[in-house]
Amino acid sequence: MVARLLSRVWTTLALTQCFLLGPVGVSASLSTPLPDLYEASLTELQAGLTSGQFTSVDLIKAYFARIEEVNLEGPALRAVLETNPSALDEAAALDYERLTSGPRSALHGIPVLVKDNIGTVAFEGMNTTAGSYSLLKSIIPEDSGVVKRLRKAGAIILGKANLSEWAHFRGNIASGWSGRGGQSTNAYYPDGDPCGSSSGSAIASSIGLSAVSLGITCPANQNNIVGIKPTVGLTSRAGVIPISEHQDTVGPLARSTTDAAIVLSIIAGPDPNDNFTLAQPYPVPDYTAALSNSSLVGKRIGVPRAVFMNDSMTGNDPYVNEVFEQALVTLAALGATIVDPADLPSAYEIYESNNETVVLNTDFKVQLNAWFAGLVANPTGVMSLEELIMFDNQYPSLEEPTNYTDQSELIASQATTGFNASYYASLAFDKELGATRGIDAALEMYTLDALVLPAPGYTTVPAAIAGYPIVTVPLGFYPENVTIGSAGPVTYYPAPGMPIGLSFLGTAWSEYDLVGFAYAYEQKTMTRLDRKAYAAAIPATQLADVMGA
Ligand SMILES: *[C@@H]1O[C@H](CO)[C@@H](O)[C@H](O)[C@H]1NC(C)=O
Ligand SMILES: *[C@@H]1O[C@H](CO)[C@@H](O)[C@H](O)[C@H]1NC(C)=O
Ligand SMILES: *[C@@H]1O[C@H](CO)[C@@H](O)[C@H](O)[C@H]1NC(C)=O
Ligand SMILES: *[C@@H]1O[C@H](CO)[C@@H](O)[C@H](O)[C@H]1NC(C)=O
Ligand SMILES: *[C@@H]1O[C@H](CO)[C@@H](O)[C@H](O)[C@H]1NC(C)=O
Ligand SMILES: *[C@@H]1O[C@H](CO)[C@@H](O)[C@H](O)[C@H]1NC(C)=O
Ligand SMILES: *[C@@H]1O[C@H](CO)[C@@H](O)[C@H](O)[C@H]1NC(C)=O
Ligand SMILES: *[C@@H]1O[C@H](CO)[C@@H](O)[C@H](O)[C@H]1NC(C)=O
Ligand SMILES: CC(=O)N[C@H]1CO[C@H](CO)[C@@H](O)[C@@H]1O
Repeated sequence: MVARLLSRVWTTLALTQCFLLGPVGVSASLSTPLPDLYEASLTELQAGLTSGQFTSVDLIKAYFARIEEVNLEGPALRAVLETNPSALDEAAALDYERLTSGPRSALHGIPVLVKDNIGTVAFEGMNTTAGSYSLLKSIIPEDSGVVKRLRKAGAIILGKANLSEWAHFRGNIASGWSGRGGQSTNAYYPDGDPCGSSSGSAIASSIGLSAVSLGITCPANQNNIVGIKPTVGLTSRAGVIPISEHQDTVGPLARSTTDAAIVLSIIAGPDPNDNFTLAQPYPVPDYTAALSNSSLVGKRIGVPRAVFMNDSMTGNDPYVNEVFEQALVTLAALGATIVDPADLPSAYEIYESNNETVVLNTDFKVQLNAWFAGLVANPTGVMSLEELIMFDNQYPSLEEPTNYTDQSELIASQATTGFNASYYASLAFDKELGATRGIDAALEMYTLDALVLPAPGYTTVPAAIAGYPIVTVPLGFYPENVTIGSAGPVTYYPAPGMPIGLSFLGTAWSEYDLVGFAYAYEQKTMTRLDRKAYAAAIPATQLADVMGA
C-alpha cells in the first residue's frame, strides 16, 4: 500500500522537477563540482540536495550502479545482499517533500545501508535474515527501532549488507561469510579479510557504495573508516536479530567522525520495545556539538598496555604498536596528558575468562528462539535454534559449502538450559571484569577521561563484556613488507596497505566525549585520505553518469 502511494508521488515529482529543479540544477552544477561519491560527506550531499544540484533519486541510481560494479562483478566484494526495490520511489517522494516543505533532518533523502540482521518491513521488498537461508522470505512484524528512526529522519534504506552469518555466532567460520551472501572481502587488499560481523556495511562505507551504514567496531578498524559502538542501551535493538541483549549494540560506520556523529544523534534514544534503552540519560546529546579540534586539551588519556598491547596475547603484528606510539605523540601534541601505563586491574582475568561464552551461548538460544516465535511467518518452517541446525545440515550446498561447514557455536548454544545460577554468576563476572574492576577502575585510579588502544587484537573485549562504548578512527596502514597472514580459507590479514584503527574507550554513556577526542585526532591526521582501496575495488560511477539518464 505504501509503495503504491509513493509511486503516485513519484509521477507528480517527475513533472514538478522539470520546472522547479532543472534550472537550479544547471546553475548550481556550473559553480560547484559534484561530490566524488568515494569520499562524499553527509554535509556535502545534503548541500547538493538542498541547492537542487542533484536529487535523492540521482543518489540512489548512482549508488545502485556503484554496487553493481564491484559487488558480484569485478573484484566481487560481496558487500551487499539485496538492494531496496522501493528505494527509487521513496527517494522521489522525499525529493518532492524537500521541495514542498523542506528537509526533515541532516539525513533527509540520504541513502543508508543496514546490516542484514537489522529488521526492515518485508512489504518494502527486502528480507531480514542475518545472512541465513533459514529466514529467507520470513515476515517480521515491523521495522527495527533504528530503522524507524532513520525513516522518520527522512533517510532511505538503500539495501541490506552482507555480514558474518548470525553476526558471527555460528562457529569457526571466516569473517564476512554468510550462506546467502558468500565471502565478502576487503577493498584495500584483494581477498583481504573485511573483519566482522558488520563486514558488508564497513566495506560499503569504505568505498562509497552508500553514504553511511549501520554496524559495529572491528570492521571499522580494518576498512579505513570511523565506527561508533554505542553503550548497550543507547540505540534500540528492537527488531534486530539478536546474539545477546547484554552485548548487542547498533552504531554508525562512516567515512568521518562528523558523519558518524550525525547518524548517532538520529538513531540514539529510548524505545519502549527495548527496555535497556529506557536507562539512558535524558535528553540524547547532539553528538555533532562534540566536534571540536580542542576537545583533547587538558584531558587525561590512559594506555592500558597489559594484555591489550602484548603481541603474544593479541596476536597483532608488531607494526600495530609501532604506529600506535606515533598516535600517542599526536594526542599529546593536541593537548592531552598521556597516562602510560594505565592498566585495567582485571586485564589478565579478562584474558583467562570464559564467562562471556557462557553468557552469549545462553542468551543466543533464548533470544533467537524468541525471534523465530515473533515472526509473522517463515516459509522455510524453521522456528527454533534446534530446527536451524537441522536446516543447515539438510541444505549443505546453501549453508555448509566447502570451508564453511562449522556450526559449533549454534550447537553449544543449543546445549544450554536457560538462565541458572552459573549464568547469573557469569553475567555478574562480565560486568565486574569489564566495568567495575576493568574500564571504570582504570578511569578512576588514574583520573582519566578515556582510554586509548590500537583497535586490532583484544581491544573490544572489555568494552563488549561491560556494554561500554568505543569510537574507532583510522590510524594507519600495514607496510608493504608486512608478513601476509591467513584469516580464513580464502582471506588474508594482515596484508600490505590494509587499514589499522585507533580506538577510544570510556565508561557508560561517554560517547559525547569519545566522539570529541576521535574528531580532534582525525582532523589533525586525516589518515583516511592517505590511501585508497585497490584500483579494481573503486567504483567508477559518479552522479554525473546517472543524472538526466
Ligand atoms: C526478499 O523477500 C521478498 C518478499 O518478502 C521477495 O520479494 C524478494 O525477492 C526477496 N529477495 C531475495 C533476494 O530473495
Ligand atoms: C527488561 O524487562 C525484563 C522483563 O520484561 C526484565 O527482566 C529486565 O530486567 C528489564 N531490563 C532492564 C534493563 O530494564
Ligand atoms: C578542525 O580543523 C580542521 C583543519 O585542521 C578544519 O578543517 C575544521 O573545520 C576544524 N573543525 C572545527 C569544528 O573547527
Ligand atoms: C606478554 O605475554 C606473554 C605471554 O602471556 C608473557 O609471557 C609476557 O610476559 C608478556 N609481556 C609483558 C611485557 O607483559
Ligand atoms: C569468570 O570470571 C571469574 C573472575 O575472573 C573467574 O574466577 C571464573 O573462573 C570465570 N568463569 C569462567 C566460566 O570463565
Ligand atoms: C547451568 O546450565 C549450564 C548449561 O546451560 C550447565 O552447564 C551448568 O552446569 C548449569 N549450572 C547450574 C548451577 O545448574
Ligand atoms: C619494513 O619496512 C620498514 C620501512 O618501511 C622498515 O622500517 C622495517 O624495518 C621493515 N620491516 C621488516 C620486517 O623488514
Ligand atoms: C578451501 O580452502 C582452501 C585453503 O584452506 C582453498 O585452497 C580452497 O580453494 C577453498 N575452497 C573453496 C571452495 O573455497
Ligand atoms: C545486490 C547483490 O548483488 N546481491 C547478491 C549478493 O550475493 C548473492 C549470492 O551470490 C546474489 O544472489 C545476490 O544477487
